Amino acid sequence: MDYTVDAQTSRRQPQIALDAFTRDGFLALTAFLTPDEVAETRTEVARFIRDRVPQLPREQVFYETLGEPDTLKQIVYLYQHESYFERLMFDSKFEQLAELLLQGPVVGKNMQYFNKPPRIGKATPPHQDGFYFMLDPCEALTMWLPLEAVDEENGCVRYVRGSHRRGLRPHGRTQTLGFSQGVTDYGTPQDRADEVAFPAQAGDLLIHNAMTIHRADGNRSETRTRQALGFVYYSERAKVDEERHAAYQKRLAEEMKAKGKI
Ligand SMILES: O=C(O)CCC(=O)C(=O)O
Repeated sequence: MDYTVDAQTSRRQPQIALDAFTRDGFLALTAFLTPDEVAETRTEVARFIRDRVPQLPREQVFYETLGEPDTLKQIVYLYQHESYFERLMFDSKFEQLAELLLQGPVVGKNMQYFNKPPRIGKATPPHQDGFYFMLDPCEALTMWLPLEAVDEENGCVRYVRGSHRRGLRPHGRTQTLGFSQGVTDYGTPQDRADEVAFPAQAGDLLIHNAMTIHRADGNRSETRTRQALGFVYYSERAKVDEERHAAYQKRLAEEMKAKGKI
């Protein structure tokens, strides 16, 4: 089955996008950005990595191997450091789409850079973002914007269709930097039957509900990177358990520092 919707169609007939997102827990829009917009974003990302990353706090930049810049895998909160990314996140077509899909005002919460370096980029464990977000009600989404072609070889995203309607699954610690929690009982016959892989082109946009289980394989390719941006928006209705969230972030950062991972 083809789950993709053309971005132009979704602009003209937003109900189509909303219905698909509500039914499946994800939406895949093709050509959300033009090739020129993709080129501009890639240039800004490269500039950010060159000029800003060396000054960022340790807990905002992750490497597969600390001390080896070529193994950069994740940067969080890009918009806090660069106005280009702030404009992409707020009062933008990304935010408008989030408002449509969450059916009301939203709050932009995070913008991340995700890479899987060739050969060593590790798998993203199956997880539900809602487990990390600690929201009540859990009304939030993540958008995933590939900056280059992604497929099964370099680790495309995979969603479990309908999992957003089946509650939070148990999560436990993983050894994956940046994705510290994974679904512990992942791989049931229903998970396998409902898992859909999403190869995508630069400028397509994948969106998932915070309750949707998703994962990605490692990067098996010899030479290809797998770069993407992730945007997180919460519905204004969602309230964060701030104390629990801050305590968890603090504990995690201390643990990663102690293990020499950041
Ligand atoms: O980049 C990836 O592999 C997955 C990103 C992800 O899981 C997320 O943004 O929630």
